[in-house]
Amino acid sequence: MRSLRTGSTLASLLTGVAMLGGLLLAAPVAQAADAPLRDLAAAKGKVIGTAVTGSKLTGTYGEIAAREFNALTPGNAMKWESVEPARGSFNWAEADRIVAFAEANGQEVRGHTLVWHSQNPGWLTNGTWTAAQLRQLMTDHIATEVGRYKGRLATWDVVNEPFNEDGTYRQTLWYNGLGADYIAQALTAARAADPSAKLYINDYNVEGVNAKSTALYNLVKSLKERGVPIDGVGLQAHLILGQVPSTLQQNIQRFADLGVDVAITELDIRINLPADSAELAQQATEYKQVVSACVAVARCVGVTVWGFTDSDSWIPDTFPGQGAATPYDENFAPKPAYHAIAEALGGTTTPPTGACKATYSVVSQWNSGFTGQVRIACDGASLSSWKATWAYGAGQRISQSWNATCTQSGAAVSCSNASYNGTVPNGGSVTFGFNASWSGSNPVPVVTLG
Ligand code: 9MR
Repeated sequence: MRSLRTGSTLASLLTGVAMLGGLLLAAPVAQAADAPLRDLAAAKGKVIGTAVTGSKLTGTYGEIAAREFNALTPGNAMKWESVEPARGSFNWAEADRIVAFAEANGQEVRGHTLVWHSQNPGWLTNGTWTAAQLRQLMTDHIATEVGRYKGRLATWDVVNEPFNEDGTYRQTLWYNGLGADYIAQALTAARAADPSAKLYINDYNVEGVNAKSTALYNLVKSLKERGVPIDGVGLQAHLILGQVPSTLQQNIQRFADLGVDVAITELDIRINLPADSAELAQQATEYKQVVSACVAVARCVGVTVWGFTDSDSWIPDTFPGQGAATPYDENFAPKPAYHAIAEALGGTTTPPTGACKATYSVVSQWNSGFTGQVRIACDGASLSSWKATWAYGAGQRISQSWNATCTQSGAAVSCSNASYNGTVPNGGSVTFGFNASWSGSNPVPVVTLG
């Protein structure tokens, strides 16, 4: 144990306790040195958004969602099965919570999604409807949901995933019952319900020039020609490592040239697990390619990631053995992809090097408890106060701390300097310690300094 600057009680307690092997991790002070992504995006007139889960918008998850992003998309909360699980019985709680959080934090909301083949309530999909009844159900749903948030949402994904891979229309409840014109009817109903919201058609595998994106292009062109209200296209961008389409920017540009906005609406880049450092570096390069393609086209309004942390991503459930698809890891530490997004938005090109680092270690562990310490060391920088935060992934709970004031809320731990050790000079270090409980496993978290 090097330079353990603790009280004599702790020092004696720890004397002779061996550092547990392999439990050291350092986190550069990334966020402290870089501007948040939302500031970088705003300076370029772009949106940087994330899909969110309403129930998670507290603690570290909420702090990052608010600090880094200027737009939120409810991942599931505004889908039909979420808002009207039984006919005529509405549940707006999570959707309202996300909208209120966004308004409190000066963020846009992208409504997602009104007319889709998936995540519809059973009463709707199992019913037998005439075309007139189906049209009424669809337009009533749009009037109710869009009307509820009238004037408060920037954007709506009105129609989601209308095409097959070969560019033919997907056979859905809507297409089969109403024909292709359900799309125009939905857009028209949405415009009537909220004239100020931008109305989008959103789909996946339409990022490059291909049969599906060409079908979408032809649809948007004909809607424009008919005077149907259509403001933008959403390219979801659920990508696989190594497969960013080479025609991405060209494709964005051709939609822009039709006179509509373009948004990257659901970006993630999945990797076969476990992801190694070379793959994470390649993923960063590809995140940068995607964000840069949007930055390069004036009518590309911005990029939304489909969850900002690997702990809140749909990928591992849907594609077993794949994951690590988002810009933050499961412990809320920014990955190379985070810095790549910052770079594409005009931020610093590399994570800061001359900096202060926090190193977390478990110095002794027994059947139900352990003693941990965090050492904050500065090299090429200094601090006049500090706060170290991390998230415990396995239910660990801090019971006592020294040389810092620690609080824990759920998984989120925050430790601030004591009155006497806020200063960490260039070349110096400060250490604080704590006792905590654990069971099952005691994984080492990544510590962020702020
Ligand atoms: O992220 C959503 C996930 O939690 C749901 O289980 C899933 C069900 O299909 O939908 C996910 O979001 C989808 C989005 O609404 C539309 N594009 C594809 C997304 C990933 O499936």
